[in-house]
Amino acid sequence: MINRKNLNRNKKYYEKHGYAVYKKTIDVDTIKKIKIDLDKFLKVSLKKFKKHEVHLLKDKSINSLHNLKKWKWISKIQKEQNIKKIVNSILGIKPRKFGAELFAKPAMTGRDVPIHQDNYYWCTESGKGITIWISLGKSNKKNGAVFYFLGSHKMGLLEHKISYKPGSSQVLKNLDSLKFFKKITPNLNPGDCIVHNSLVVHGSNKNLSKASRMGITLRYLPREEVFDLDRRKIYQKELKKSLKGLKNARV
Ligand SMILES: O=C(O)CCC(=O)C(=O)O
Repeated sequence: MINRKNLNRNKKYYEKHGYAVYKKTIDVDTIKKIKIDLDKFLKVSLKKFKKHEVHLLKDKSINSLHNLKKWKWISKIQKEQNIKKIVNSILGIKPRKFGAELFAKPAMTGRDVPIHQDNYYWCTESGKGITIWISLGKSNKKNGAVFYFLGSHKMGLLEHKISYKPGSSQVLKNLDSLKFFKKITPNLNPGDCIVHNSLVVHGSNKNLSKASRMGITLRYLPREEVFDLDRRKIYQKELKKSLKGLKNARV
């Protein structure tokens, strides 16, 4: 349930740890509708995505999709009162929408997401952007839930290197720097969500379980955010190199 008391409490937790869990953000019936429509949308529209926007597994099921904006449910979810309340409580008024993704991670085969900070991809100056990770099913350690290094956002932007993993081109360069941080894997039910800061270090393991683990993400930036264009050039160059490497490796 989302009310003023837990919004304030979660904001404090978020500021300290770089992420916060919001239970029962979207009701279970709406989640069911979302899942049915997502399935239909993907069947009809998958061919329309650019190659680097969608990553399939060997059996052609979707592992991740990095441009969900065209799906009509995204704007509906952005308009959900609870989502608006959460975003406003963290970022203030009129935050900027900054895209949406699907991390489908099917049962038995879903890929890991290497340890990273989102702002290495986003290249904003303040790093105050957020991701809302909405769980469409159960998400836990067994099926490859997202894990976080508590408080790691306070280190600022860290060095990354190319991971050559489809859909997640970057990985933190020095994993040793994480040994001082507690690692937490929140358990989620359908309709729960996590808000995480674009500088908090996080990742997820492979899904080797029999249950799929599916989440959609909504990204937001503070109204006044600007991009670091020099860094963006470097990132784009690395992305090109990564995509070329993946093509050659045929993964
Ligand atoms: O869903 C996952 O496993 C990873 C998600 C992620 O890295 C993100 O939302 O930034």
